[in-house]
Amino acid sequence: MINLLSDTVTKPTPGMLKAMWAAEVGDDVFREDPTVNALEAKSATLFGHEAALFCPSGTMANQIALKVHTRPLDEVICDETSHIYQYEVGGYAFHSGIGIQLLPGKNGVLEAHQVAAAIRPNQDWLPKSTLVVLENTCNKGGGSVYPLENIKAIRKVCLERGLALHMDGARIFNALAVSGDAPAVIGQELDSISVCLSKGLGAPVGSVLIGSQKFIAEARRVRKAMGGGMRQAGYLAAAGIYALDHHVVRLAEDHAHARMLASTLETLDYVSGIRPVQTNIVIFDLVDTVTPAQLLAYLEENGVKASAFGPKTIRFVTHLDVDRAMIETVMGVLGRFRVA
Ligand code: TLP
Repeated sequence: MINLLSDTVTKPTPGMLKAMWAAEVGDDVFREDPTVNALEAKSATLFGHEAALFCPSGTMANQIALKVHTRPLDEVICDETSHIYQYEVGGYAFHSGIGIQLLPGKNGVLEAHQVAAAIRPNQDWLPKSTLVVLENTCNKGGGSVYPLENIKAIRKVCLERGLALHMDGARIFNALAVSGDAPAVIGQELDSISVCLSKGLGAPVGSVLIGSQKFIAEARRVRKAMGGGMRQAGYLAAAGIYALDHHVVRLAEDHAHARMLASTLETLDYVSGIRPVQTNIVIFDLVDTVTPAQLLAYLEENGVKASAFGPKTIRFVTHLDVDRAMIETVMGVLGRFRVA
């Protein structure tokens, strides 16, 4: 099977397994795991922040950030396609007791004036706007990259109006591969960022939440309350360190593969539109006469797995376990599909 379901499906490479096997571990709840400590220090330094926290998932890292940055009855501002709204089970309300204000961005990317206009005036009967969350790359926006100017302008608004700025950087290294910016250049514009090691970077499990000492100290307490305090987690952190050292530069290959898929999709009469492809995500719509279920069943019969991303929409995600030959196979399979 050629699995284009998500970049979360990758299995550890032999080199990564070797690094995991060799990890020195301890009990991380007592902060005695040297490999977790090393991953946290490395991540914080990379993004120009003081501290970091290893979390079991991107969802938990984001939810901890929401909890630490807000109080009940506050409101978070984000794009309407955001993962924190669409795919985290409404956790912002459940864990943090906050509301959410959704803005219509362009492929998931917001402009500073939209954020400024969404900030609530200070009234007893209104929720308090205390946090903005940006997603980079934006998954449902088609893997779109936040231009640095937008981030800087939004940061300026946040500073002027007293809001915190968190980035869901699940795929931040895909974004940086395109923009060419150093991690610290984006890091310095943010109060916190969550970074997934288990997506494009190919680690089996884990995300890091990065911020100030004070923020991470509180985040550590919230992680424990959520049941995310892990013990000999160094085996997993070793995979994360290996991923940061070995799997960042190769992300450009995944992006090239996504463009190859898009170039085929553009020629197919059963495809009605494709989101602009900037990174490793390809989101496309089907014409009215074809359903995602029909195309997905055909793909599966021909050894290709993908998923529906809306009633007329399909998503392909390229990653470490899909090589160029596999992409060429998928292009051929797509070209042979006939509407029944
Ligand atoms: N995204 C998954 C699904 O939940 C949609 C995927 O297959 O893309 N932020 C972003 C932008 C994400 O895309 C995801 C996962 C997360 C956070 C959550 O990460 P995990 O799955 O580790 O909780």
